[in-house]
Amino acid sequence: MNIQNYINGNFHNPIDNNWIDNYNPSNGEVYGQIPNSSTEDVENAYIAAKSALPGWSQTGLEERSRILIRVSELLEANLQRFAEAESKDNGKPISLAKAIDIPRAASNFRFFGHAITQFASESHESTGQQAINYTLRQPIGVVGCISPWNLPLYLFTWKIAPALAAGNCVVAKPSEVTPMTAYLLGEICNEAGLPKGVLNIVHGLGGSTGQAIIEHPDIKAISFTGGTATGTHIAKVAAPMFKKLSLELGGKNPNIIFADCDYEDMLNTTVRSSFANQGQICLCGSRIFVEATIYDQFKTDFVAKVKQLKVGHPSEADTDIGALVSKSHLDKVKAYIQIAKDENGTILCGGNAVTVNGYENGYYLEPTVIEVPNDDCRVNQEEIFGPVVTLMPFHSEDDVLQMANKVKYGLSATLWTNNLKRTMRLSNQLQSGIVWVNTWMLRDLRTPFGGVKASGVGREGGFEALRFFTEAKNICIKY
Ligand code: TXE
Repeated sequence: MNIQNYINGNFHNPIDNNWIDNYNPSNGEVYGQIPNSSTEDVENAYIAAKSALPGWSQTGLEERSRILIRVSELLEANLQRFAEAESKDNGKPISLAKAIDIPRAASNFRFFGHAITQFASESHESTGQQAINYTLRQPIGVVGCISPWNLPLYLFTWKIAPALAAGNCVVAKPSEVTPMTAYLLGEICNEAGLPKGVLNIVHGLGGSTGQAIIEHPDIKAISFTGGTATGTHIAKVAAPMFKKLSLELGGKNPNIIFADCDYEDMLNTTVRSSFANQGQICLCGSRIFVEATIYDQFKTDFVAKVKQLKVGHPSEADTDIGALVSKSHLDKVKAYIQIAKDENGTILCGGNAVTVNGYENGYYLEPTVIEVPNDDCRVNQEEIFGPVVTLMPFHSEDDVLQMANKVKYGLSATLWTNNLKRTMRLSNQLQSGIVWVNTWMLRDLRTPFGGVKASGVGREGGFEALRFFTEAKNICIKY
């Protein structure tokens, strides 16, 4: 099935007639083509967005809200179709797409549809001066949203929904690896009555189509989620043009387990936080540190549970681990398993590609647990972004804090303990944007979301996203 760009409410082939193959990771076959859009396609998307801007930015909040909520309802009504498309494009189990990806995409539209009606700005009375300041939160204009392949529609809408709610018009690009649900979203937006040109979706490679978006002189803000190397490049291009930037990048998150935790809950959640979505979530707890007193018990129990996970075709109901997203990504993850061996890591389970009957060319890999000799080794420092976790013991709170913080990333951390004082101490000192205590990936859309260090700049989520997608203007009136 071929995909087209969605510009000004219509579907278009790329002007240069330049196409890229779209692969199904579950069987390694090409099942369609997507535009590799040129600068001219991006310019057309920009022109459509710019023309729609005066109307959309002046549209009443209740009307904007109504349309976004309608998009959300239509996504829910099309749950099965979208979940199937997401699973086919990405390789994730359809059960996951149905339970998480598509419902969350719908929640993004619903949440920001409501949030914008509650978004207020400040006023400051300057006492003694007989003056009042008030802040206007105005739309930025035309903004760019660029998203990755791991949670395709979920992260695409996480950016688009607040951008639109705040009154901007958008030029958006999903990952070229997983373009399908973004394409289908165009139809839904038309059906929901989103005015033409308010949202434009262009498909193509990062280095060409993405580059045209970030270089565009009149696209005033970029919200990007993806790899840290790409984020660095985008910052270099965008900073001299004074674009507003929100970068949500990689992670190498610690999962810190103390002996006093609720063991069963911790064990089950740790299997999830390690391997959900084939470990391809920037929030996965890929470095597991376990207090020495329960280390051997944890190792035995965890490995036993991981061995029970079923690697299989994404459409099968009992599949826990589907296919990795692409051949090149599978090769990257496999290369890290080799690096672990070279660094004297012990593969406690997994480590091998899996052949699924009938789908021999799919990109399947066993969930892999590596016991590492020290926390400095590459597999413990670099983002692998696959079904691979490292494991090592710790002896004291100070030790584990030091190891947890000794990576270049700082997105999230998970802490398992029932000791309140320790919880407070560590939560304060962990270098990350999010700390989960006795849980993982429990998300409340009102909370700030983002990372520190090489995990990015800026926060999205809740009013933070609405602040990002607006310009604050102070007005001072003396009376
Ligand atoms: O992501 P890219 P890749 C990590 C993970 C993964 C690594 C690389 O470790 O192995 O990043 O993944 C667009 N101008 N994460 O290479 O390239 C691209 O088209 C503008 C973590 O697949 O960063 C896609 O739409 N855009 C992450 C998007 O950037 C450009 C999720 C992300 O792709 C561009 C995914 C350019 N010059 C990978 N170059 C997370 N934080 O969740 C690329 N793009």
